[in-house]
Amino acid sequence: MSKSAFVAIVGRPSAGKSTLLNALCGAKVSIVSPVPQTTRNTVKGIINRKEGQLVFLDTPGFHISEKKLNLKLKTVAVNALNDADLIIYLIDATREPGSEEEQLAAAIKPFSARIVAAVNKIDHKDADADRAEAFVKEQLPAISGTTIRISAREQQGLDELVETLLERAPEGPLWYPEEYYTDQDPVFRIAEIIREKAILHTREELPHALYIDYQDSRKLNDGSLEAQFDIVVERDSQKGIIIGKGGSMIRKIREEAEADLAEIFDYPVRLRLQVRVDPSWKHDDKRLDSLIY
Ligand SMILES: Nc1nc2c(ncn2[C@@H]2O[C@H](COP(=O)(O)OP(=O)(O)OP(=O)(O)O)[C@@H](O)[C@H]2O)c(=O)[nH]1
Ligand SMILES: [Mg+2]
Repeated sequence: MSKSAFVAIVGRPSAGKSTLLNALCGAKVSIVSPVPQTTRNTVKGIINRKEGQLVFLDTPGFHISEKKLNLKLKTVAVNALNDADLIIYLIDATREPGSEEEQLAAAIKPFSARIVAAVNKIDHKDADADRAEAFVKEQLPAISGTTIRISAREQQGLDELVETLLERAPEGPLWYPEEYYTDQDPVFRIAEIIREKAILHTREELPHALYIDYQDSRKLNDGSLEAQFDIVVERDSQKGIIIGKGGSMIRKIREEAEADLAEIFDYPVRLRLQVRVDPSWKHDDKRLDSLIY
């Protein structure tokens, strides 16, 4: 019998959860940006070792807000906690734990028996791993084992983290074939990569104002996939920013996304991007249900 576990990765926005998932899987599974609340769905990444299989669940950052979108993101994270055999509680060593970190710790406290605590960004000059570790001891005294110090970006401490998880994983069947490293469908992955590029090149409220809407796709004779997506924003002024002078911004987003997609898929993906305005998508329950689940 082999071991297998679903492992939720939880933490505040920008703690480095998606960077950790990618480092563990050795591939870009989940998009990453310096903007908090980049991840909007539970994104799965799978690794296999001789001891068994770990299925990681990347989750939206835990953020306190009464806005509809934020409440939905929180529900996604809480559902992942409930689904998980083990939980990585990821703390950003560069930030002082404030009330949001305390509220997150309180929310995961009932799951203490399943938690492995990890302090991230120890490579950073502002990192204070002792402070983060003391916070864990104080707020979550019931979790067992030591807090593991890692750098997701520099890939430090990851072997120790995986070993600890495998030690604590229950016996069980392999949920995915060994060649899988994610379960995401291609349309979702392409939309996410486009969203990452759009986030990386915009600022302030724009990263949170947009979503990517799939329109159509077809296989071309040369074996490539032509896929059409709308970049949807909330206001006309934002539309202008995404298009850029003479279309320069949307071209950059397309070219960078296509370059990333070339690493992921074994056929070329040609993108057709357009910008659309939808002022009320964040208040549209149906739309939110289709985007965040
Ligand atoms: N120095 C340093 N930076 C890191 C590390 N891990 C992540 N980062 C950076 O932190 C920022 C946020 O990383 P993400 O992986 O998107 O964080 P996240 O927790 O998934 O964020 P949300 O999805 O918004 O909740 C990015 O700029 C990363 O490059 C690390 O180990 N060291
Ligand atoms: Mg993320």
